[in-house]
Amino acid sequence: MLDWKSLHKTIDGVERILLSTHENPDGDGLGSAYAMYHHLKSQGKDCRLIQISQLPHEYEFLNLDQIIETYNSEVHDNWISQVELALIFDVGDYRRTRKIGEQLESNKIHVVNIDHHPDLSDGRFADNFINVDAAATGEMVYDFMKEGNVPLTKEIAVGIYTGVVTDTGSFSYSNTNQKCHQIAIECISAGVNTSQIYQSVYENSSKSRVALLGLILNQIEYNKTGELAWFTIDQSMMDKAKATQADVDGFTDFIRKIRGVEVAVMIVENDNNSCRINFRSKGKYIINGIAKSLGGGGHQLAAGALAKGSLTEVLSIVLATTKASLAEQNGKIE
Ligand SMILES: [Mn+2]
Repeated sequence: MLDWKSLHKTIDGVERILLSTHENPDGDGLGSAYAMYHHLKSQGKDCRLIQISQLPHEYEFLNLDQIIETYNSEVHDNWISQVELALIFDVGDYRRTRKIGEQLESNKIHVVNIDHHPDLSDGRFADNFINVDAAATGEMVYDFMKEGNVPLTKEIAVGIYTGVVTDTGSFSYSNTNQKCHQIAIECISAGVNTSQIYQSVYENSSKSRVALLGLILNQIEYNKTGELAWFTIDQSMMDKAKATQADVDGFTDFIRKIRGVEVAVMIVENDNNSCRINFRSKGKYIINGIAKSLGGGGHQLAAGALAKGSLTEVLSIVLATTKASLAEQNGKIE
């Protein structure tokens, strides 16, 4: 059980608080920070929610009051330099806060990590609140609120629910448990409109995203047993579909849906010398060890890495590493 009371105390003792999450933010990081923002504002704190990326369209429903800011050094550095406490949600690896994390470090700000990923940050967080058994960071924010007897207002519930619903794939992934549904019940009682959130997150694909999916579907490859499926996205495909990096999110989950596929792998060319890799497993194989060996990390069944090298180079390393790991776990796969 994490000592949430100590975090309430830490928060009580400060005025200016920064909230943030990882680059290419998802519903869990944003929803968690959003819930905390509304709690802190109700406490009269001087707080801001600043993150490094452009806000994905799917999450604009969290930003009707323009509270989610995209980092801009000219606008934010001065404010950040006088922050007394930073709460970072769902980040896994400190480096994924990019320039915001650098600003916090150079100003020696007290940075607290609230996350359900194993920490890869080598002690860069002053305090760690980690629960790898939580289905979502949003679930941890719920625990924090409960422990401090904070009433679940509609805004707080919207943030928590968004975290839980997105990280469980709408209560479908294997991390979904009774508690997730109990949290959902409380959030609905607090006034959360679940179908509106579902539509915003899952029925809001850009046309470029669908065009890119069309290009991918023609080039999925499988190993001999059909348990491993992979695909790559190069710059020419991105250009052809007029797609952005945010458009590729979720494709690996989609490929995992194929019958017989246990592990899906996506490799996206970032530039000539680096690629983003995503792993998803149905449960038979644990894949975060593979991601870790490539310099990344994540959950047992959903993980990723950033790797140096051209798409061809990274693909061959990823396939060799993945096949070897699956063989080790099963003894059969080729
Ligand atoms: Mn998460």
